[in-house]
Amino acid sequence: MIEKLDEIKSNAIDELSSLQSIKELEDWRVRYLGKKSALTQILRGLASRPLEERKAVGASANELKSLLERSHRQKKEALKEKAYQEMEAAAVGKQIISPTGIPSEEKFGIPTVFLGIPDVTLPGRPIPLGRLHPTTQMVREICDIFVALGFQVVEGPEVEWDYYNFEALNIPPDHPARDMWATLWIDTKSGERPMLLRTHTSPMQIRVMERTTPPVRVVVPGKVYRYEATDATHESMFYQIEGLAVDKNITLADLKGTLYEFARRLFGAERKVRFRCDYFPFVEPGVEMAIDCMVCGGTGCRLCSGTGWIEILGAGMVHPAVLRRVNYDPEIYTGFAFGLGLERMSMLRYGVEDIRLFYSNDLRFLRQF
Ligand code: FA5
Repeated sequence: MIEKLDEIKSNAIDELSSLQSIKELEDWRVRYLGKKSALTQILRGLASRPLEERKAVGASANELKSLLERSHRQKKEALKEKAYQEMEAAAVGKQIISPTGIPSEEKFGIPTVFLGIPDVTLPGRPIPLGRLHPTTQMVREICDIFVALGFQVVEGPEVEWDYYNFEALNIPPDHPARDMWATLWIDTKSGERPMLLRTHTSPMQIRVMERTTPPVRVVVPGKVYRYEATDATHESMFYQIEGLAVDKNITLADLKGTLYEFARRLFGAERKVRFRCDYFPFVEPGVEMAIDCMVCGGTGCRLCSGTGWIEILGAGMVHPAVLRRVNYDPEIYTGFAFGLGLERMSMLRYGVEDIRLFYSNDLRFLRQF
């Protein structure tokens, strides 16, 4: 019996090495491991054998079975790999043989060359699906709201001249208000105009007005940069959305109405809104807008620092000096502007407690949006 097992082993291994396709391999498997194979017959017959023989032959037969099964698996992998390589090398227009040894054309009547895949019966290789970053989703959602209110979306440069970021916005050199925006400066040669990474999207107010005659209604989404230590609510790179409307007879009531409608559309109809005085050199009067805290409903909690309100943006009526700078007559035209921090909106909307999560590239976090 042991000799018989040796003979099966040597035949099987010899034959295996010469197999060229998965079809041939399948025939081999049936021949050596199938129900009617000699090996299976030996294993089945063991029960009627004396104990000693059963032990000796049983051990060898099982060992051989494991060896053949292992060799079968390895050969199958090798043949599949070979088939893929051949497929890749095959020029368009040539017959491609599938790993099962049967051209797809024979199986399904579909020209294999057209399919360009080795075997249409194989499960597809999963294609990882991406998704939009939560910031991109929020930019689009907010822009959609303002577009519905009659605003156009424009974008501007992230590397900006001092002139647009500060000077034209009524913040001359050495003005203390420059300290409100910790600035990342770009190295320039002496005598060249000072250049920086924009600290807010407000420079686009000037750029838009320089190129347009009123009426103006734009929103400007984009990245801004500040030389700041990061913490749960501060990033050194974050997104803002600037808004600007200039026309005849625009008043603070238009500013309040527009922003109130925006907050209701983004955060829900039940949101309360609060406006308070604030200071920005390029608006007069200046305001900050807050909404009632959606976590505690205004009673006070950790998110709103116990105040019941969360500040979401700065805004105001465009300063007459800014209008004059772009040759708009402040006696004829008035306007409002606002600038909001986009990640803060996402944090409020989704209850995210740390702004740094947005840009730490952790897919477990990003996949939730
Ligand atoms: C400004 O940047 C003004 N340009 C806004 C403005 C525009 C006022 C037009 C008047 C008219 P401020 O520095 O407060 O203002 O920033 C605006 C918003 O950006 C803040 O309300 C906050 O939501 C967000 N923000 C500010 N600093 C950071 C930071 N480090 N990380 C994340 N978000 C920030």
